[in-house]
Amino acid sequence: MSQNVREVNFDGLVGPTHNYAGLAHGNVASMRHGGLTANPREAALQGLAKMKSLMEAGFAQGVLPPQQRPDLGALRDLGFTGDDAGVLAQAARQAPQLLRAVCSASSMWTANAATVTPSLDAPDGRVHFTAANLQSSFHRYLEPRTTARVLAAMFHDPAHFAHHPVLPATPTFSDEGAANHTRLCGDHDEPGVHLYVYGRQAFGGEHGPKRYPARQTLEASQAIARQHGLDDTRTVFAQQHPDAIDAGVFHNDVIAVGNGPVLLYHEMAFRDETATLEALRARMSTPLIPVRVPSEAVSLEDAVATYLFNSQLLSNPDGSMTLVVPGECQENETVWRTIQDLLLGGNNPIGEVLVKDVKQSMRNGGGPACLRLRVALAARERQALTGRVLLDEALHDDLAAWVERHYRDRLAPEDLADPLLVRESLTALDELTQLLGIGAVYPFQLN
Ligand code: SUG
Repeated sequence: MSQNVREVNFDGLVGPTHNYAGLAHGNVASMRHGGLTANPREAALQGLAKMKSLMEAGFAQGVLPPQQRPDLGALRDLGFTGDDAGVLAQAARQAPQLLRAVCSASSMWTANAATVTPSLDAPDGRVHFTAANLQSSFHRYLEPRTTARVLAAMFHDPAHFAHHPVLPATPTFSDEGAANHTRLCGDHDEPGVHLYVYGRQAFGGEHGPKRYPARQTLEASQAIARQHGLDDTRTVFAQQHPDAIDAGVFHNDVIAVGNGPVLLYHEMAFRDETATLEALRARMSTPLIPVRVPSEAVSLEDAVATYLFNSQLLSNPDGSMTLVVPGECQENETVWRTIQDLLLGGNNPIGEVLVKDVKQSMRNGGGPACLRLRVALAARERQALTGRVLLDEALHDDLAAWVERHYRDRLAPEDLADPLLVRESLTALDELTQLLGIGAVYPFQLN
């Protein structure tokens, strides 16, 4: 019997401290734009506009709240003392890079929040979550505690949802969540096969990247599959091509995206392309539809600059698919032509392209797919969600008005030490948890 499974895209609401701090080594956009003045209000509204248009196009859309920033607790743990203004001033003077890190709104990229296994695939028939440890950078390492709390609040009912411990936050188990995980299946109502893409192997691995760090380990991906009860018949582990990481592909979702039976990928996505496809085919109960983009059509450099593969690939009721690309794809002639000729014109279900402006996020290396966590949910599981987290027009309007009320339209690196920003931020977040009806999730609400 059909369980009416739908993929819900939970987009991260951009937080009020969105800024450009140049924090992410190996992420070309972040490295390039560090020091620019950001516009948090525009960033949040761009995110909401994307969510709204996908909701209006008939796709199920959810929201995930941002984190408490600046994270003054993290600064205190590092030895800064005094009242809030004193801690901020001291950090700004002595360690400006740390101040920038504790202000980052990086939780907007919810593709890194967690790895999720739908109930259809899990032996106990529940939806499984592991919040990602994000240990490869300090600013993102600060996320998982609150992320786990938010996920546990929203997906609360233990009859439907299971939450696992964050993996040990050490290089061996370096985990960046769903950005390195793709579920392939026939229809969303059918069991799937899970493709985990890792950048390096902690134990005994060679052939890692030379220039930039590999953020996901095989050991982390294997541990998540184990936690979620997925055995060899449902899992494929593939190494990301080290040359791609060295070209700025810091997550697999910068070079590949899958949906249903379709795997859209660049020829440089996997270290062993043939073996990866064969392993998927051997496990899938429906024919895999690979859509391969060769380097001749789109260079690695253009893939990284435009985020063509950081698109959302979404299923329509008639079996066709919609590709949601960032505006940068339209501005690049070669990439735009490839979209028309190879993707829309090719023998595959991709029938439509939607272009979305998420420039504020893109300047930090976050495209449409980074901004969302996919959670396939049966009707009973959607009903079991806590609060008001599925987008409808009223929630969209409330959130847009909330952003207009609380967000600045300008945030430069020197503004991060402003104690007023702390107050503004906490007031906004307190109101947000009430608006979403998810209860207390932030440290300042729990103390
Ligand atoms: O982890 N950028 C994020 C972008 C994450 C994109 N997510 C996916 N590909 N799924 C990162 O590199 C930059 C923040 C700054 O520099 O201010 C940053 O953290």
